[in-house]
Amino acid sequence: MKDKLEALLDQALSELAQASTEEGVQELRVKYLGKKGELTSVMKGLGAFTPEERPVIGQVVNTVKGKLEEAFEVRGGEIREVVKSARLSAERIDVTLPGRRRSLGSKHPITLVTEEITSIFGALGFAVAEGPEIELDFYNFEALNLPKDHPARDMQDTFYFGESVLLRTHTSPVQIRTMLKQPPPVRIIAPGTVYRCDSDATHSPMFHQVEGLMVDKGITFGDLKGILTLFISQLFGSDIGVRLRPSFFPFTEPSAEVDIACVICRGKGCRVCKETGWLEILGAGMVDPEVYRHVGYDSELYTGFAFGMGIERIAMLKYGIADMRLLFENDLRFLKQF
Ligand code: 2NM
Repeated sequence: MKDKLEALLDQALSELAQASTEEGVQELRVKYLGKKGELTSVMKGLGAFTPEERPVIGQVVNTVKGKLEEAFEVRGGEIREVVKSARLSAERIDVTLPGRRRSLGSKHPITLVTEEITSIFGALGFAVAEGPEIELDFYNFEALNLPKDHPARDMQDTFYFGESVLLRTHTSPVQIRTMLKQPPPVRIIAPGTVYRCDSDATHSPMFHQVEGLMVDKGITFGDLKGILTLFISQLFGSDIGVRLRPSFFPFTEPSAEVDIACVICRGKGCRVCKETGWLEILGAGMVDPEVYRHVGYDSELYTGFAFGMGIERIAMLKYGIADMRLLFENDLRFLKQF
């Protein structure tokens, strides 16, 4: 009986040494120590022995059982260790790998040009002023000496919400609001989005403007010309040609349009400048006394000039963009170039 038990132990230990998974160990545990296991069936044969022999055999059975239990425990632990270290090495993270780079965006050309213009005028002492895009008829038209029957107030050009509420068609209402809020001197620029009911290859219903206003005692047309010439030479280079042509705006008198020598042909004449050699980039003039009357400024004491420009046009000229629609499509292949 003792030999039989020891043979059983040897067999169990050698099978256990072969086991390589936790399930394998569990199967052997059932096979040898389970209710219907090998050791149990040996113990069932204990009844065949004499009462004197039973404790001796029982002792051997218990020893074998203890050794088996310990062996199962040890082998199970070994296998768990192997499984764990395999999992750890599979899950290892190489902390020396470089991080995944996020690609940086870029500023829209309209933003870039607006910032550059703002910066040039900032150096000349102009502060940035802002106002609402939804405006009242008074600020957008009435105070700017645009009478009720003026063509610029036409339904065809203006987006109306009601009789006197509209989307601003220029940023001039910002100048009006500024003058109503503060006495002279005033030196501001008003960059912003404006809206006109007009849409084709060269007109967007939503576009951008920068307007400016300088009011003080003794401001002359010479100041207008000096400041705008300096501005243009900083934006397009000091060698660019500049000229002023007489023009008309309801809110300025006298008024002028400012041209630069064509940036494409340098004045020789091409398709872009329509063979004139010149490109119009600014409208300007001395603020009309009628505007001062609406904002309560004394036009006998104060004079000033104002100007306005379209940002899309300037961005196209500066960066050589042929089609304005590129500025509104937000195609990353285009935007990434700035
Ligand atoms: C332009 C051209 C000329 C202008 C006038 C004013 C105000 F409010 F002071 F009267 N703001 N902007 C002005 C003058 C705008 O844009 C082409």
